Amino acid sequence: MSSDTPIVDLRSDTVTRPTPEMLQAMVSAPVGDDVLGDDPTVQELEQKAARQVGKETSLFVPSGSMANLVSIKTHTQPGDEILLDWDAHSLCYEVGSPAAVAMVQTRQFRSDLGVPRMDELAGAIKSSTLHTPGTVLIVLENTHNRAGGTVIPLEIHQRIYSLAQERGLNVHIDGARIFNASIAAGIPAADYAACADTISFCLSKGLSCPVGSLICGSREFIDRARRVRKMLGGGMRQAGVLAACGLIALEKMVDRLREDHEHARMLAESLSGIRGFRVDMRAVQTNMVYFETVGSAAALQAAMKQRGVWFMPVAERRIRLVTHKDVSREGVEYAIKAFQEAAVS
Ligand code: TLP
Repeated sequence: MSSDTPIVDLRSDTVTRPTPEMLQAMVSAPVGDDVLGDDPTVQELEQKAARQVGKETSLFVPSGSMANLVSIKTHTQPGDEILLDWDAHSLCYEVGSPAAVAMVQTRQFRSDLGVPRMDELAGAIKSSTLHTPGTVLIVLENTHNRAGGTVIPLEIHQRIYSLAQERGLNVHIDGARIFNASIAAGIPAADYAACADTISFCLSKGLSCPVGSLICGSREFIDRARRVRKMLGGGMRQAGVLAACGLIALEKMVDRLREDHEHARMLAESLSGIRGFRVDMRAVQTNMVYFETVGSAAALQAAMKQRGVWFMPVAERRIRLVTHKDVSREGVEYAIKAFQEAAVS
């Protein structure tokens, strides 16, 4: 078999292809120049996204990384301090953009399975003095990628938001996969969003769009964020072609995330029965499965690639698998069999 064509691609939910309906919608989308403010499809998407999470308005940006950066930069001034989890995507995978571009100092707090430790978080807040930078923003990630795709309970969001309001801080949720959290917990995304000043989410992951994220917040915030997006080169012209996919995603792709969660659980349960693999089932809450291997993760990756199953190691002996629309139940069964074979060979 050619190792260039995966049968089952578990590298990320970012690999999802647009649906035929999305491709059709791209062809017929009414477009304008969104930087000049007259692309009707982008405007429709921005309104729909905002409604879906109960915010006043939203801003369409090219990626989840830009959504976080634009949000952080809009919430802060250079030299301010922001609080994030040690394993936050913004800290681990965004090439240092909070420091390099927003010019903020970051301070970390620890989490358990992606759920922030309240005492650490509260203890990290500082006011601005002659000596100390003031803390102005807390960034939370739900679902939490590096913790396993875990869900932060609503009650924790509520406690953190009350604390933030008491101390005069803003809260941004990196909700790249907030709809996964919403489906898993049976809680509307708007309830999480109500515990934050801004929330961003991605269309290009489980929701299967080719490109795009939205930052949702107040009109006043989004007006300022629009200028920051332009500054970073993120203004897009006939972006309605992309927004058209987003409209379909919000209508039709949210509920099906449930299937991805079932598939992840199936994978996790089977892998935990294979000798030499260790899965922390407590962390398997949405569409990700992280597991430890006794042997080298890279060697297993190569052996599985031969069998047409792709994934990415995240450390020498740690692997992440992500389920999504383009992995069917048969695909999951195939991958399980391939893991069982690779583990004994
Ligand atoms: N995550 C990617 C990789 O960068 C790790 C993935 O494959 O999971 N927030 C969170 C929580 C994310 O997981 C990601 C992407 C982003 C932001 C950034 O989104 P993009 O890739 O659109 O910049």
